[in-house]
Amino acid sequence: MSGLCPLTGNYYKKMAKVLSAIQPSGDLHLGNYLGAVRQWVASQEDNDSYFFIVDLHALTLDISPETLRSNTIKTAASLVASGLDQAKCTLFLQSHVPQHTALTWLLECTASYGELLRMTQFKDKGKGQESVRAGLLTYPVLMAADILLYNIDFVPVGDDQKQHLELTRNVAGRFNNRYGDTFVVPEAKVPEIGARIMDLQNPANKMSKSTATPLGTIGVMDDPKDIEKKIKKAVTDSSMLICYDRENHPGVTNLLEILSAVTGTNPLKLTEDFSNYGELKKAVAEAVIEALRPIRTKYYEILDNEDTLSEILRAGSEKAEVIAAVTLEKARRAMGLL
Ligand code: ATP
Ligand code: LTN
Repeated sequence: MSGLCPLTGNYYKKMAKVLSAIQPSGDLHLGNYLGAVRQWVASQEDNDSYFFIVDLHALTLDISPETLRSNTIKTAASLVASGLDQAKCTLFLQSHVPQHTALTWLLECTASYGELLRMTQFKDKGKGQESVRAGLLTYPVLMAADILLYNIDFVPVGDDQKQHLELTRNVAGRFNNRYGDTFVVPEAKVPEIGARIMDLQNPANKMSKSTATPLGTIGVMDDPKDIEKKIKKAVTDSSMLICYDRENHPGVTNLLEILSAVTGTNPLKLTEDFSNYGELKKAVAEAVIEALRPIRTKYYEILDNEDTLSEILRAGSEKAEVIAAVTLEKARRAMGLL
């Protein structure tokens, strides 16, 4: 975001606006951290950044009120422990800023039923359910509202969110064409390494909060002994080869990808450093435990001080609402609402 100012001819650098969010659907796992949260922490240093917990999105699946409450607090504590700092970014809860739901309705009236039906997350999460909540279908429109309210340039997410970002771009573009320039069309930022960390027991599936398997998901707050055990038991394959090949050797590739994401070493180079799976697993376990150790320590300190956490979220939603209100009003007027 830089160039020559047309008025003064001087070089300028504009802060990019960055936003992302996470569902309070369970405990923060290694995939969330490497695929998303770590990028957020880095981005708050030199961007105008907004991060929040999408508690309204969590209602699209059946979740008990107690679980939602406790997951929301734990997720907020995990984000602060991971390094999000209210002095550097705006951190808040989605449900505390009422403009998110208000804009959702306006956008629902510009999105089509067909494009929502095509979303793979809707198909996956709706599969096998006795009754699918209408909110699960309109989930991506709420997500579009989340982003478009804040005039965002970049959205750092894991690989699984690319399709939702594409829908957001389409909805924004269509709205701008029909009602006049209203929204900034955002871009997804997906990391090259760590964008899709797989379940350690079933490397065909992504590591996930809501379908967490006890041995396949590494929680960011897991005890180091549990992390070691899970990595030791990770599924590899019978070839005994150490190669970086997602399709044919998904388990080993996942371990290399985790090690690469944590250490910053190229995964192909890592294939030369180990001669058996035992050595590789030991290195992965050590690297992961050390990377997560300070986060875990800070997490328990924060949880002990819930009032401070509530105050961070309250102050964040106040800041967010000022911006969200302006965009909502612009969209309302553009559509002809009095
Ligand atoms: P759920 O299972 O409830 O959908 P989730 O584990 O997929 O939860 P989200 O809250 O949906 O997590 O996602 C938060 C962020 O973490 C998103 O940017 C998402 O792309 C990223 N993410 C989620 N799972 C992974 C994964 N396995 N690898 C890399 N990034 C991931
Ligand atoms: N759908 C996302 C969560 C999410 C989000 C957003 C991410 C809701 N609103 C806005 C980025 C920007 C997920 O499941 N990870």
